[in-house]
Amino acid sequence: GVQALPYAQRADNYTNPAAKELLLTMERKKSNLSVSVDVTKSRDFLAIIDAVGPYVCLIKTHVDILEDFDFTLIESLQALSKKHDFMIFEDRKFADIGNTVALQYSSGVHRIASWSQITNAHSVPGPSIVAGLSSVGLPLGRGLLLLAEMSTAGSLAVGRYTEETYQMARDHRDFVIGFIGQRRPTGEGGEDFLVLTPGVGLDVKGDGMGQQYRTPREVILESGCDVIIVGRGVYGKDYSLTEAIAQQAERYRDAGWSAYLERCKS
Ligand code: 5IU
Repeated sequence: GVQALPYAQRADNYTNPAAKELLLTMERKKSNLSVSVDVTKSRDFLAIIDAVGPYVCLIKTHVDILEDFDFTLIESLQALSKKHDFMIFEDRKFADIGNTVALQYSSGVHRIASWSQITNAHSVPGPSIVAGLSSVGLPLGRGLLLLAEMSTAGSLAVGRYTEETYQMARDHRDFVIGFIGQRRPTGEGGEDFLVLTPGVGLDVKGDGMGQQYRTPREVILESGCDVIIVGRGVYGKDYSLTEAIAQQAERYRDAGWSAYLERCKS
């Protein structure tokens, strides 16, 4: 199946330019690590990204968390993306009707579509959410991930909801490049989808607020996912310790990549 193939080889399975670029970046950087930067100050945000940049294929953002956001921050983020050769994924989790999400994606303070190569959406509104986001993102060469599953205890995104989400993606292969989920979809089709997985940690099992962590090996080797998404496991609580943060990023990068190499052999 797809999961035994090298990342670079899979680029040809996509027409979407963001999907191709992510797979090629992963191979070039020898990294399937995405760091999720959930901090409130621009200064910390940029310092963490500069520290982890060498080790990641993708930076995941929540720009609505930043209390001092202004658009010049996006220019700094893009400069770091060039410097370290990573892509950008705004984890916006759109969830409204097509018309509204198209406006949220293109406009407002953040103008996400203008800089975020990848974004994501809940499948709860049905296929119209893909149509709405695609009307903005597809002409710009952007890619969308659908939320098929969540890492939290008691998540309602299971069973038929997850299966219907896979089907929504199959029906829009030009724009939907894969999923946020906890395992590779099985069954019908055998198409190539990217599976990006949050809820990854090497040292703890949870955060006391419903988050559940699995190891890079469980995620990449046992569950066949493609990208590990790590937040607090990399940057902890003291954002000024940039050397320690870089070391943690390297540790997760190595764990993710060795699990991938093992998977390619199996
Ligand atoms: N995130 C999850 N689980 C999910 C989805 C998104 O943790 O199922 I969908 C986000 C939330 C946070 C990051 O931005 O991924 C994980 O951060 P920590 O590694 O710090 O728990």
